[in-house]
Amino acid sequence: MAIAEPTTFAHPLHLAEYGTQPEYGTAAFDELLAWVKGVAALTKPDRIHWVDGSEAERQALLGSMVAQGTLIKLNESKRPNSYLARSDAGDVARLESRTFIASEREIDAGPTNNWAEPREMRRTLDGVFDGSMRGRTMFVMPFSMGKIGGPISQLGVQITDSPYAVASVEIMTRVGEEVTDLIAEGAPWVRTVHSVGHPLELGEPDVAWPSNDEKYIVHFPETLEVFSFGSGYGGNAILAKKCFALRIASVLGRDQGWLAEHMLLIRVVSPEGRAYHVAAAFPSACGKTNLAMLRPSIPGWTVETIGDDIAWIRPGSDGRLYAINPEAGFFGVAPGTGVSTNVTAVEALCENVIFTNVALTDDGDVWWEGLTDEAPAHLIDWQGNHWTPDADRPAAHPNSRFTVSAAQAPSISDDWEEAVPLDAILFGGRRATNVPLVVESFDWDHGVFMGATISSERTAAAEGTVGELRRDPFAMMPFCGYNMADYFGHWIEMGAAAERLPAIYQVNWFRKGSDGRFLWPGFAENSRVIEWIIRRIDGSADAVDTPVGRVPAALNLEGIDIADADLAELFAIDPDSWLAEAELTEEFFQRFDGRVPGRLTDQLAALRDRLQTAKQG
Ligand code: OXD
Ligand code: MN
Repeated sequence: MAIAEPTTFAHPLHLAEYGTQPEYGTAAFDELLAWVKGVAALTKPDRIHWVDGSEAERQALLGSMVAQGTLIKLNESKRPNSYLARSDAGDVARLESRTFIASEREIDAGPTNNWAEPREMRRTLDGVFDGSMRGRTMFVMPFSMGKIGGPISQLGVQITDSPYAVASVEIMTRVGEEVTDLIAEGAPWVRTVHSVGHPLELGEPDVAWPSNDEKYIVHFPETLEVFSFGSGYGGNAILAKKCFALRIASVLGRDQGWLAEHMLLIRVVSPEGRAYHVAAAFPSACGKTNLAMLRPSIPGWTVETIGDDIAWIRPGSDGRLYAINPEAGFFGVAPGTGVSTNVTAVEALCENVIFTNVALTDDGDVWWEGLTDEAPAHLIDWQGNHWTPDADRPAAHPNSRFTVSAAQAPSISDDWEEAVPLDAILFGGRRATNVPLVVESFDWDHGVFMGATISSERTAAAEGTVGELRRDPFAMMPFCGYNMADYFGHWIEMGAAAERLPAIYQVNWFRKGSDGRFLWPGFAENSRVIEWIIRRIDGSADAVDTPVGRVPAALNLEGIDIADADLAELFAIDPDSWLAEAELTEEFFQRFDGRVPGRLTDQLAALRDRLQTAKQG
């Protein structure tokens, strides 16, 4: 930001309530210090606190939020060291309409992002951030995405006036002095600034969830900066996640030859004990955490969790693509996470959790739709009101969340912080019609075409009408920090650069019959699809060519009851509907004014040819 170098501070600054400002005396550290002072001069907090990541500091912070009413401490014997936050009703999800890419050139943001002219946006931000932290503590939080000092890791610093954001980022990343040590030694880092935008005048009481009706989530890809104003929620406040690890990191990946992807990461171990690594991109709230913690229903197979939301992928010296989960925690959607659907996640949530916008039980524990089949007789809902099962509204907000450390998942791999070689990449969406349960791509370009043309029904993870079909290429529509057509081109190039590429699949757990019923049981049974994919990779399963890709010659259905008619419908390909989709794909590609790589428009033409042939045949 064009924050003027401060000469004097407009407001008295007291360093450190719990910690102290570190001293290094290196030029790199002085640069960090100058940035911190610059932000402080603009936002005018009462205090600055450098977060050291210690347990004592964390407990003091959590205690202060309980005293303030931001957090409710849950029953210590039922849910040790866990808390419930209730947000403001107007601050419950990511805000795509208020998310901006302020690249120098509009074309570099592309038609799927909101572009903002950078100088004008800096002026706007200077205005809204001016005095925005008055009466509050400004926290300075150095963090690492990926293990500290790891070869694929990246560093960042988040400045925030939200203690809730501090407590959340501490779970989602690696925070602490070791990161500052690396920055002071000269390691590159990304600047992120967050304010809830709710300054306090002298003597004015604070509210439980401070926020501002005016909101901005702004990325400057050329200078690697993020500014978020007005919201305390999730991806708007945990800037390491969507803002840095996807939007800014995708730009770093474009420029440095790697990929920052909205993908979970798992290790699948076959009955023979062989390990395979699978990354899967699904739009928000489409069951990524469930697949990341899959407990296979078929004997002999196990799945270990490496990550549930983001993967950074780089070519290794052996020509394979290697991936890490850059995060350290899960910020998962609570509703639908239950004993019958994801018992591993339920077990991971037994302690040390921050819940947001779920319901409170009478004995001081939490509940949300889907946690158990039957709702408790009485709850306090996410807005603090009495709730009984006959209420005509959900007890937990549909985008209510848990924040928990990844290491706490019983399914976490022993070496989950290390890079793993990728064997398969899955692209998925929530599609009631048309898209088969699983389709294998013919080759890399066809797989990239599959990723580029995914659409999915909208969920509650962002604002908008739930259920509406929208394009979500690579599940990156809200998260790609640059022109999406160039991003497609980058994927094509990554394929050309690697020697042994992962196989690419499209999956759809959500297809419905004409009677509106889900045709596939999903959850643990998705292991049958994973089994077929792994058997394709090791060469022992057969496939049948269709116009849209290869489908299983047979799927292991032992032990489940799927009617033949349902199975046929699950894999049905209607050339007319697909030709109509191809029409929409062409319209989508046209939005990019000729920038979509020729190799993808060739794929579209080839798909149409295959569909026409199938129609005539
Ligand atoms: C998330 C999202 O929070 O995708 O992971 O919205
Ligand atoms: Mn996500």
